[in-house]
Amino acid sequence: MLKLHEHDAVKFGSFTLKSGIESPIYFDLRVIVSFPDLMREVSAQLWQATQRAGISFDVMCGVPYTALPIATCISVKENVPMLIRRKEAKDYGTKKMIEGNFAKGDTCLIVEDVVTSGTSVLETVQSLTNVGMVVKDAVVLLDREQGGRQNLEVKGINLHSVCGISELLDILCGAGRIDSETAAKVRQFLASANEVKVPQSKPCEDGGQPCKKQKKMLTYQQRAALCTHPVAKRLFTIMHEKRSNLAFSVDVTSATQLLQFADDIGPYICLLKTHVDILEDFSQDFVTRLQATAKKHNFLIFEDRKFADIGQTVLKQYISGLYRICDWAHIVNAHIVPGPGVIHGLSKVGVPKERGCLLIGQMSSQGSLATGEYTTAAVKMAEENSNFVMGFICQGSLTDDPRFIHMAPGVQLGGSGDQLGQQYNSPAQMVTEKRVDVIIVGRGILNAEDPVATAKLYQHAGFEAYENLSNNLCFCTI
Ligand code: 5BU
Repeated sequence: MLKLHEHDAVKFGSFTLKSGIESPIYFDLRVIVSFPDLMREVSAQLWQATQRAGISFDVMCGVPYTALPIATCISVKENVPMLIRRKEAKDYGTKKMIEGNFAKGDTCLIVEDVVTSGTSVLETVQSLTNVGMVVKDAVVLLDREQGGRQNLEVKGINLHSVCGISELLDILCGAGRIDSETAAKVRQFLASANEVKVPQSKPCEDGGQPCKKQKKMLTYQQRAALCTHPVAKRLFTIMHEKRSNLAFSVDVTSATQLLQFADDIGPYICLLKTHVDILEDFSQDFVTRLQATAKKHNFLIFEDRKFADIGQTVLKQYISGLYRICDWAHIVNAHIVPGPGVIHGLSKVGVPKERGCLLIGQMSSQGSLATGEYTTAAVKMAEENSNFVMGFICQGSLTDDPRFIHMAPGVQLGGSGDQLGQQYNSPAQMVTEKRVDVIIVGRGILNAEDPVATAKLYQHAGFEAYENLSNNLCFCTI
């Protein structure tokens, strides 16, 4: 720990974060690659931590990027095979996320440099479990003691740390490297940072210039106040009150199972997305019970019907037939390929019934044609029909108008895609990098061993990413 301080991997002083917040401590573990003796020491300490904990595993995987060389050092020295996890999900589609040799059922140890909330570790865990590996333990050099241990525990991962931040302060204080006043200042800063949920990633410093990616952002509450669209206003209010920007796509074929999921996951979501035409036992009773569950847990219902016909036909599809979607779905969506008539048809009953519509501006599937001018046309159509259109299904922010809400499907922790063209991004990528408001998660929750705990995790990851933005903090990743 003293050497880390010597080599400026841990610094004390006054650091202006991009947000303008003054921080008395700064970590940059990336520098250790420049000091072979320190790399050896860090790797040895991590290995000893695994030995002390008596963990057994078949392979190791470092969380990209800082922990990759550390894991490599341990692998070579201790003769333990290693895997590499790709970080770039977007361009790889269904291609391999994990490189190296392994067999289904192999146990993998995660190696990380610093843990804050644990999201980066969990993304790596998800990639590994997606290919059939078992992950029970993660070893970390420094635990910032900001909830990571608890978040990992929820997912059944034990965190073994070489050092916690409190201990680090004690060591440095004891060695006379910092005075007790500095240590107290850091403890106080971390306590208040925990209260306001400081971003988990590392602050960057480049002369205090504002980060290009950052723009002052309105909160959900402020956006609710700006909205005249009744459904958008209600949804932003729910997102603010429930601290959730998570929509759950409950793609099951049994109405009973759907209702059970709605009741179990309901407390953690702002929106439940359905495909009622896949239900084998749809009934009016199901509708009544779904509405009661939505009321009980305060979420809205979005039927992902993707209307795509002439106005007259979509109007009939919306109000009649077996499903009578307009009677119960607060929100529906539409393709813009038929032109504005599709919106005019739906809005005939949608507006008087105070329903909302999302236009499909982009899709998450590989090779989607909804790009470029098509997407621009969707924004124009939304602006021209804002009494009914409340936002977009998209893969990134399409307009700065804060009254429109952006919802993104194709969200999973650690997944890259499925075999049929679906492509995934993580909650943080969607919310902080791509600036979407609502993350839509289906199989990430449905296929989890513990769907309720996993829904909580997605809620936390999505909302934390939003808070990072709305606090206007910098969270450049390495
Ligand atoms: P998944 O299990 O998280 O992959 O489910 C995604 C859901 O979102 C599923 O119901 C899709 O029909 C839906 N979806 C999508 O994945 N991509 C899109 O571009 C659109 C909808 Br539009």
